[in-house]
Amino acid sequence: MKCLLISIIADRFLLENEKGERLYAKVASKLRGRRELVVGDYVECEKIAEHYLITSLYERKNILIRPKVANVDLALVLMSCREPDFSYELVNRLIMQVDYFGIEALILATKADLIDQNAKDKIHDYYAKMGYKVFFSGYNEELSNELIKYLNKKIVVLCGQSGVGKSSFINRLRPDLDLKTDQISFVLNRGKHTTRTNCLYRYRDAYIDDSPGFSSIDLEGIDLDLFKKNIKAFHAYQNQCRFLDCSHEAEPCCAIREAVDKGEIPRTFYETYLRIVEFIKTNNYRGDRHRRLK
Ligand SMILES: Nc1nc2c(ncn2[C@@H]2O[C@H](COP(=O)(O)OP(=O)(O)OP(=O)(O)O)[C@@H](O)[C@H]2O)c(=O)[nH]1
Ligand SMILES: [Mg+2]
Ligand SMILES: [Zn+2]
Repeated sequence: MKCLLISIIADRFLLENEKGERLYAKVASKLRGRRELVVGDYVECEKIAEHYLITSLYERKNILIRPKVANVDLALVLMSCREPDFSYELVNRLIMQVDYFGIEALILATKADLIDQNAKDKIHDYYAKMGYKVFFSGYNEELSNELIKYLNKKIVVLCGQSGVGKSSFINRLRPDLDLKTDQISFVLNRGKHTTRTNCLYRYRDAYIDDSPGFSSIDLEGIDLDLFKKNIKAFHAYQNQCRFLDCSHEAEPCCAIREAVDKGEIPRTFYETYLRIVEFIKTNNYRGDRHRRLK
């Protein structure tokens, strides 16, 4: 029977079958060591005696590196408006990483109860003018119906550093789950990694992934050309640079740099782009593992 991999606990795999029933399985020895299974994988599972065994893995549509989840339909990039302070740099990196994998990214600015309307408008305008959708959540805000509609029938990942409110967001959708949440450390203005495991939670017809927060992006194996091509904010300017293979760094008549000068693309967004490109060029092709932009 076909099942979705919900969570991995040591060598046990929590699966959900198409009827919504949950079961624990182990991996058949023929599969062991061949391919790592990740949350979001669709697997074939057989009942042998009283035990369930995963016997094969279905083709993946995609796999996001952080959090490590397969078959992702939608990524919500979460950033708190305060506590910790909203970091454009981090959001920019996260959406560029999600764009790279060809996954749709939405921005969810959390703890919006802690800032005023002007500050909200600033965050909204920064991303909306580049075509990224921005939603707000906070103690005094109703969850947006439009956002809830986006989740429908999708495997959704929440990307964001510790303490931004990923688990709190899932608790708002599913209060019965009562996931553990905790205050951020005010000394460091950082979260504390309250969530320890990566797990999919059902919300109506969707699955939403909760995972430990992270603030660095993994650039291991990233293809530079694909990275440049997949930035969604740049798509409106496709084929408008003088050179077809323009990397938007220093070439003359570059439509992206012109858009930055006109204020259509925020300069800080473009600068994040340049930093990542530079990082990939200088670090990524030396074969070093675990190189991350922090
Ligand atoms: N003021 C305010 N605080 C919030 C809101 N959402 C979450 N918080 C608080 O933010 C803190 C961190 O929330 P968590 O949900 O644990 O954050 P997380 O992103 O899951 O963190 P990790 O599991 O460590 O990655 C908690 O103290 C929450 O009560 C909100 O909308 N408004
Ligand atoms: Mg959490
Ligand atoms: Zn260009």
